Amino acid sequence: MSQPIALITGATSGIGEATARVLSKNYRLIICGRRKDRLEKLQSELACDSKILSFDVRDKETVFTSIESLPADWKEIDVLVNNAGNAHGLDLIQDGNPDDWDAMMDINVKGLLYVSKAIIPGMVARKKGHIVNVSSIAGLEVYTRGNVYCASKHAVDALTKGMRMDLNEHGIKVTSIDPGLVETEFSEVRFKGDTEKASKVYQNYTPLKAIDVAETIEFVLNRPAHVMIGDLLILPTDQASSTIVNKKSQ
Ligand code: 8X3
Repeated sequence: MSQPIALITGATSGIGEATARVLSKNYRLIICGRRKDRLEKLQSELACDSKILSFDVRDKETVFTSIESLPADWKEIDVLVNNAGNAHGLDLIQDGNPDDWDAMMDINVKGLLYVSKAIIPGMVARKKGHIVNVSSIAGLEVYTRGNVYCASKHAVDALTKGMRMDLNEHGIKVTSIDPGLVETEFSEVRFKGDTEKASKVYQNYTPLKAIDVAETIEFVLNRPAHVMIGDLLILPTDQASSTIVNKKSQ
């Protein structure tokens, strides 16, 4: 029997890329992202059978046509990892940029919905599948200046719960992974390329690495058929909440 198929969005970096590398041991992979060059590089390094789908999750038409374009033997997707997501800006609500708000709601919420809509009907028809939504501690807590990013991840939390209810009778698992501070390009994107500001987020304590989250996703997927991990908060040992981090003085 051929290996199951996992589709991962946002596979060009960070948690998505690490998840692709970890799952490549046991899955055929459909790696998705905006940056085709990065997907091609990743594909060349993966030992498993893989396909590239290059799209921006915000582009509804392309999401549907890309997933529809998969050859017949790649259409039966067993696992969907909805990982694509970003933070744009860390401003007080009164200073926020509406373009940043659009980006976060469009990518983190609407993009997740488009990809899910393209894949869920097949899972329902086959009565099997596992959807892993990569949310955030920001989906469980709100912190100062997090406003719209937190709202977008709270929406992901609500969608995870709603999906789990609606898909319950079809035997489909739905999991939310809620990471705290993970050292990736996340803060660089949030601070619009300001690498100095971004690197400070991860200084004086030990943040999670993308591989820590990827291995957790692998664990969740490897549970027996009758076990569904619903929500999983994963934090660095040095982090107690969005705002409590045990930073060591230098
Ligand atoms: C990323 C973690 O704390 O910056 O989702 O919101 S945090």
